Amino acid sequence: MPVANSQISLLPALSAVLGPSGLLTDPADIAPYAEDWRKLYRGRAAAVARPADTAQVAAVMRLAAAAGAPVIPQGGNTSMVGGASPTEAGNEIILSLSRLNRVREIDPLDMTMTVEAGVSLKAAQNAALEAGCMLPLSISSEGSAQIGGVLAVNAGGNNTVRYGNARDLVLGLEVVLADGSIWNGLRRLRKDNTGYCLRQLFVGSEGTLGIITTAILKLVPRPREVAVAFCAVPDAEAALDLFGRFQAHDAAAIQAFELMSGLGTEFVLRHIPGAVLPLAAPAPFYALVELATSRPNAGLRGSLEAVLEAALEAGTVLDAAIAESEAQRAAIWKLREEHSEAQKREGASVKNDVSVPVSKVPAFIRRATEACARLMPGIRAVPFGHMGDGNIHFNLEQPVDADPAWFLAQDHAIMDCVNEVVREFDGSFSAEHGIGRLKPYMMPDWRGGAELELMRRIKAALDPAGILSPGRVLP
Ligand code: 2HG
Ligand code: ZN
Repeated sequence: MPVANSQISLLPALSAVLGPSGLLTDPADIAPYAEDWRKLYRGRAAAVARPADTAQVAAVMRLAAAAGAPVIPQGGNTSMVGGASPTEAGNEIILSLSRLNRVREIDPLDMTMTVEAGVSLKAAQNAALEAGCMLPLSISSEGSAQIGGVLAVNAGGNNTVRYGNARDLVLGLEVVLADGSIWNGLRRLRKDNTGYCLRQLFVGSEGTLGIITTAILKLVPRPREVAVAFCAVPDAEAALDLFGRFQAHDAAAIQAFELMSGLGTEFVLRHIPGAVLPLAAPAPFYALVELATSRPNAGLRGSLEAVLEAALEAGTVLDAAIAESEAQRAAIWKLREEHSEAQKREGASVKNDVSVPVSKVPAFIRRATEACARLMPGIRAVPFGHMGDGNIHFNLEQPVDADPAWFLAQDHAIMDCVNEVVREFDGSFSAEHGIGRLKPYMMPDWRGGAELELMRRIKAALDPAGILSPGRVLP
């Protein structure tokens, strides 16, 4: 299908605004931006605009608005739901924020950082650490994911149990709107009740309401002590029991509490070079607990040992390894963070990024595993994720000998099967990855009526021509 004429006629004007390095039009240059990291969404685009600053983002949007050209903002391209990938139609312009890549300011007294949209989450974390602070958002894709995208999808990740989601860390935003105007809400105030809280409208809107160009984020003190343990447990119920023990001991010290299935961990050990199980024998499930504090001489290591000893005695924990060094801590986290990559290498998988009340996680896993086994004999459940906040990635790997394309074609049946169980537990069908292009069809069922109507009215008010990420989020 040829690229729409209006987009082709837009290219000289875009090129004039962005300069030679700011616009990609060669299909070979566009290709990496037009495909998601799982290679499930392979689209086409008229061009990739790579503005260097907010003024250029605004100029692109003014031109796009005048031409009625759809625009897809893109950060690190790590979406799990196709949110940043163009469609097959070839009429969309990808707007990459990668060149807005400066950490503008860190204020260790205000405990804030001002950071542009294209800075990777990892680079932002490192900059905060260098200034003696911590940006407490941590996700598996943090090396590639960029601040703008992380905020646009309201990413959660490993530390939500303690610090909340991306939305809880945002004090101010600068946003380019669909008509090319700029809203400068770059305030760093802890208290500011001056009308509607506009920044929270854009956080989690997945690029459908505006383009986040800069943010002011909250920081926390850099931890003085961190203690990490990798624990073998007989089942998810035991992992929940262990979480309860850590909460009772010192809830404020818990920085992450993650769950992994035996099978998912086996995939990591099989496919990821350098991954090693730090225990004598494999187990049905594992819990990763990280404690952290900025208090001096808090004795976290002692806390960890005390809780684990009692849990070992009670049979809640079968075995445990405590990290003795930064390298061991990283090796333990590698087992958790490589789960997605290992699942990709094992074969085709269908992802269910769901949440249920924390207390219901084990029952949910049991029921969903049974339901999927009934739906498709041989399907392999790989539940893992952020047990401390109730967000489980209930992923399903294809049966061993199945054809990957056949398996992926069943994705709606599989997701619907899991979601039926999620509903029984009053959960959510999308906890932290968003809706993107994968899940808009679920919205009427889950958020229909007044809620979806309200969302549609907000979309129409901010983007009346519907040029920002059309077809994403809202059906
Ligand atoms: C994680 O927690 C990410 O590692 C990815 O959210 C989850 O691959 C997934 O389903
Ligand atoms: Zn996750």
